[in-house]
Amino acid sequence: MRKTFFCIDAHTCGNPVRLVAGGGPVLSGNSMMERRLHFLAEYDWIRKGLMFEPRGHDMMSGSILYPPSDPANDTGVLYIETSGCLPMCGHGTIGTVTIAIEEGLLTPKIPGKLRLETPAGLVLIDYVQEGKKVTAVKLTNVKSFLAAEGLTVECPGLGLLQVDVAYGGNFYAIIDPQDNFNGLEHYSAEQLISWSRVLRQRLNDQYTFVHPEDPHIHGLSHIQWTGAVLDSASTARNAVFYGEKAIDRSPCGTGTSARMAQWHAKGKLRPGDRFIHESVIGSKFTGTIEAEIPNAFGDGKPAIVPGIAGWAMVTGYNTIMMDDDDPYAHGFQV
Ligand code: PYC
Repeated sequence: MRKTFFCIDAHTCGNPVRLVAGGGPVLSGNSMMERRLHFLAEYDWIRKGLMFEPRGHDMMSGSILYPPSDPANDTGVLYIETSGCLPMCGHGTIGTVTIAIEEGLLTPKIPGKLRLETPAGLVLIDYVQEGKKVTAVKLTNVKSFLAAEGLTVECPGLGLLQVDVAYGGNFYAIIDPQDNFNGLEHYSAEQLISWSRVLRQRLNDQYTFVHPEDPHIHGLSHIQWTGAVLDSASTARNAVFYGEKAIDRSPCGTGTSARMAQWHAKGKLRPGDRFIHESVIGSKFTGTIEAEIPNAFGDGKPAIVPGIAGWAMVTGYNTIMMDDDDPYAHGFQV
């Protein structure tokens, strides 16, 4: 038996996005979170086959579109990544919208705007199209907040670190420069990756992270290392670790949302400010605070609604086959 997937590939500010335009499974559920759970229970082999080697690679990330549950919205989005099925992915959203509009997979109800149902909640899109090309995509993300401040964790090779944890569609441990960490520019990607794996495990063992409104969203999935900017016009720089071996080549949309929530909670960012966030390769997203929500949750925790703007480029059409006779049909990781 051979299964065929029609994919359109792109990258968002350097990080890959593989949109599965044909061959994705039919999912049951009344929300994208319910459909995500169905996919994880029965079809996770599709994610593994399309994301991992030999058809993908450590950074691979993608999406599948579904009809919206609410007819007022344009589409539902399932995110598939080497790390699993994230509740929300910012670079994935920018790439998905660019592909879907340029390739005619979606017809927006209002030109230049889309309403996306994601497992983490409703995400609003504004995009600019010039001729066939989508030249800019801005997403208005889900509520983002600082979840914990000044947690301590021992990092092999560095020592004791102070960590803030913020939510921007996923939970991020944010590691800012401090006595035992000089800033991301002082270390190799290999070092950041190996420390990240240990830190994620230790922080999840030591602390509990659960979304106050949706317990399906739990656990710290990403580590965000921060450091000095490459371009003096930028506000900040980060390197986000995800999966087992990946550093995001884009500035990371949910990571930027989390960091903006951290800065806002610490009085370093206000509505009206532009937060220009650099990635490890120097590509940029522009963040804004679209709304402040002083008592967003039952415990009175404040939140922001972040706006994240960036761009993506379509790189090609990719018809991918998985053959039952192939021992690596469902991928592998070394
Ligand atoms: O852009 O939100 C993002 C993201 C998450 C993991 C990789 N990129």
